[in-house]
Amino acid sequence: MNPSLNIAALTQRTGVPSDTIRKWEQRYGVLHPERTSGGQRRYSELDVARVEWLKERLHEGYRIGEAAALLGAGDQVARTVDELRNGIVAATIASDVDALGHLVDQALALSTLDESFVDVLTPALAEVGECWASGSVSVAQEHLASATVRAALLKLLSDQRADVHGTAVLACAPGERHEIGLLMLAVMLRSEGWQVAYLGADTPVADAVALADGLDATALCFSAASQEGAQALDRELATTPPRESLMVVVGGRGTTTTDVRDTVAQLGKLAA
Ligand code: B12
Repeated sequence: MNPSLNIAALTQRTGVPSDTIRKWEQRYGVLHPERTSGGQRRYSELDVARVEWLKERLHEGYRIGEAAALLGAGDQVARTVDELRNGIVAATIASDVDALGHLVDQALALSTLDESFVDVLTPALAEVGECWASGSVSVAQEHLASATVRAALLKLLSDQRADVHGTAVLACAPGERHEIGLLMLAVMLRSEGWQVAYLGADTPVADAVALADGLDATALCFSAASQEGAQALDRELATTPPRESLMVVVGGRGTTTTDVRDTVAQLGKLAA
């Protein structure tokens, strides 16, 4: 993008005063204008998009330092859920670690977790999975994308603490390594006031039940990505049924229970 705008034009395009723009530029390094031979700053369309993006975040209540850190230094600005989703897939294909990290963080900063999960992260990972199946994304690139999302969700989970509703224990079925859907459920439960004990991938059923009992948990949620995994889990739960007062939910793509938001709402009602 050819930098052709002076600071007055950038101010006119974005509505942000020129002294604010200079401050953002100098303190937070969010813009890197080129200089004319006479030393005048020249901004590009990318700079316009970056200033507008920052302005939107400030409007949502972010502080400028936080918004600048979230924006990162990439050469693209994703302003819609479609751009975020496509950006995550493109960053995976390009193995662009930095862009991937910022785009995933930006997705998680959307105004609702539903938007982040349903409109951006789940379809982006599904597309990465299709690219992997067709050979246009390597196993390493797929791992990079899923590990980035997983790490960002774990960070969100560790940032929040609550126990208004009681404790929910979350585990993947035995042999199950797909855990991102379960992590989304964990983040959403926690944001709704649950204390979450997140056990993660490949957990023996009896151990998860015993842990839930030990914690006097209100709910125990399992995730199974395959039908075989879900059926084996159901068989195990049938042989050693958990105590009646423990709400047990088996969800994931191997079952018919896939809606995280619905499950959170139902558990909330039952626990009330
Ligand atoms: C990332 C990934 C992996 C990672 C997982 C890393 C991790 N830490 O989670 C790794 C590398 C481990 C992996 C391994 C495998 N994978 Co994989 N993987 C994926 C990929 C790309 C994304 C999965 C994901 O996280 N999606 C995002 C989440 C949010 O979506 P979700 O899992 O569908 O969950 C949603 C709901 O089900 C719900 N949910 C989930 N759990 C629960 C629980 C409850 C209680 C509730 C209410 C809701 C809920 O929440 C989500 C939001 O709606 C998918 C592609 C895809 N289409 O999803 C392939 C995919 C699922 N994998 C696939 C395959 C084949 C495999 C392997 C067999 C590959 C191999 N040969 O080794 C192994 C199996 C490993 C195992 N034992 O489990 C296939 C499955 C095909 C099929 N027949 O179903 C897919 C579809 C890829 C493809 N296009 O072929 N995989």
